[in-house]
Amino acid sequence: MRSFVSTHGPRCLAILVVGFALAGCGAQLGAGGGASSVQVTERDFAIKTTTHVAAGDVVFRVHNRGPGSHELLVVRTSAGQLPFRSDGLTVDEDAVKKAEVGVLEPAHAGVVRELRVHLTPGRYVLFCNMSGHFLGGMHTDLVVR
Ligand SMILES: [Cu+2]
Repeated sequence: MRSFVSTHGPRCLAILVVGFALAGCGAQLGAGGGASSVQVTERDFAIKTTTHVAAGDVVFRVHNRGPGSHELLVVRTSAGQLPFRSDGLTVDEDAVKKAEVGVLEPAHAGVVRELRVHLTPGRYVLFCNMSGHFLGGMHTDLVVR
């Protein structure tokens, strides 16, 4: 028995440590493929999510709590402000096309969807661009670092 402990003890301990490390990763990530999972809640008229996330693959899990339909755009912004169309009610998506990293088209209340993106460090805005929704409050800043 004494000989078993001295020969196999350290190896068993190492396996235990690896097991704990993997369990820790699973709790933090959970989205699979090494991506960070970020909860986003949309409602009339607000978007709630985290303020900071680590650079890399990110899966936004987007829940529309309604009562209306909502979409979600993720745009990288250096200026901190997005240009509006001449209607004054919506962001000019053509003007921000190059900075757009992901889009979910409008979905009904109650729908939960995932949007997988790759984010490099910088500032981003998550917003809904249905008429008047941005101005109504459906935008939020996200810092990636
Ligand atoms: Cu909306």
